[in-house]
Amino acid sequence: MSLQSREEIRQAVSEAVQNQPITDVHTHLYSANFGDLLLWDIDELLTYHYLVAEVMRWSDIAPEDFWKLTKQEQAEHIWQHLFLDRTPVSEAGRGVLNALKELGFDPGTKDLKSYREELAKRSTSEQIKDVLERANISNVVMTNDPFDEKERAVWESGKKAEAPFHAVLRLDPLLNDYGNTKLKLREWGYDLSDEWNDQSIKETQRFLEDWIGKMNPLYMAVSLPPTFAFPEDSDRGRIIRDCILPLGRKHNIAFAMMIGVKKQVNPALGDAGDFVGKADISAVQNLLSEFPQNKFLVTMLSRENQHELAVLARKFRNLMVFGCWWFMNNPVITNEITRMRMEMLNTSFIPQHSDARVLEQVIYKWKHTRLMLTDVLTDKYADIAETGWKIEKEAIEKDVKDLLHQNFWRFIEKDFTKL
Ligand code: RAT
Ligand code: ZN
Repeated sequence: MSLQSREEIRQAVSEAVQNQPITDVHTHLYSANFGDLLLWDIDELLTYHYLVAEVMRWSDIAPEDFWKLTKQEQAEHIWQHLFLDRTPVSEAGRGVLNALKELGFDPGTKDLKSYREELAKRSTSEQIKDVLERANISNVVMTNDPFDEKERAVWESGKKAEAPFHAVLRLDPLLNDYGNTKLKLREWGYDLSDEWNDQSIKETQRFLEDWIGKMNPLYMAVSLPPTFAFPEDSDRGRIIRDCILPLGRKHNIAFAMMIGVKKQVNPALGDAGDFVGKADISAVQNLLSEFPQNKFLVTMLSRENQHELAVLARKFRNLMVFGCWWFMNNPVITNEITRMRMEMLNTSFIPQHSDARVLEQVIYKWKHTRLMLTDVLTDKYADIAETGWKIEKEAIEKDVKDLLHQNFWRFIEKDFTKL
């Protein structure tokens, strides 16, 4: 039976979007066996670096003194300045309230102590199960850094990602700081030459293959500055060309590039100190055209890059556009970007990832995304229905499944070397 009125369409879209389990393609969460690498609870929610950046605009505390406070004191400071002294209208502020609400708390009591006490009664595994159920998430993709000593130790002990978590091999130090990373790799027994030559290529590949073996990653990933260029006569350019891309083809592993972050423009703010810059998208264009057998997942941080990224995806099927990353993840922008992508790419993109650093954030990030997606899809189906085209409930469900789950899996499993 087809749906005719806008209200009928909206109802069906809303149900499909709510009921579709999500594959969250980029988070900073971990399965329970990674111990305290997984952050969760109200104090972690309140000290999210998005909120640290916001509180620094109001409070008089020096950043170095803020960092000296305990986690609880930092959370109380943020609660006082952003939630009690004024109204938390920012996206990250609203997010904390929605997370609390969906967890069964009443944000209206403004009683931080009671939220804390209640959450302290739960175990990590219970909380993971509860949160993923409430957010209706079926798969969580992690960010796994072999250069982080704490995380490295977990992998070296033989632990694996536990379902529904999946690993991703994140390579920022290798690609963005090869000078220092080379020394570390040597310490770990990889015999890299001073020059970039066959020996260095072989040993860097050996390092990557060792970690591909340990992690079984869904993709390899890096975050890149707005100055990222390719091809480029640089360590990064050579490692991508000689190691990442050949291994990507050999093992059928996509390469995810998150482009446009200017790291540490204000180092005193820690993770909150990064900025954004417009990148030159011809780097991506060159990779896509020179390496049609490699797969690229790409998200960009600058609003100014979003249109050309969508156009580029029309030219190259080995590009999968994903997410509204970090400073893009605000309703006004996600709504605009998702509409634009749909108008140019139909449903062949991944509209969002949560980028959650704290477990409970998936609740609000996906709640907000589901609301946005319902608005956008309702408008698009209603426009088509006006022509007399029949909008079926099953077709809506299929589109929503592609957007929130299937497009990712289809893309990473596809083997472009055989096409
Ligand atoms: O969104 C964030 O939390 C950033 O700090 C980064 O983690 C970014 O998403 C990244 O993966 O580099
Ligand atoms: Zn991230």
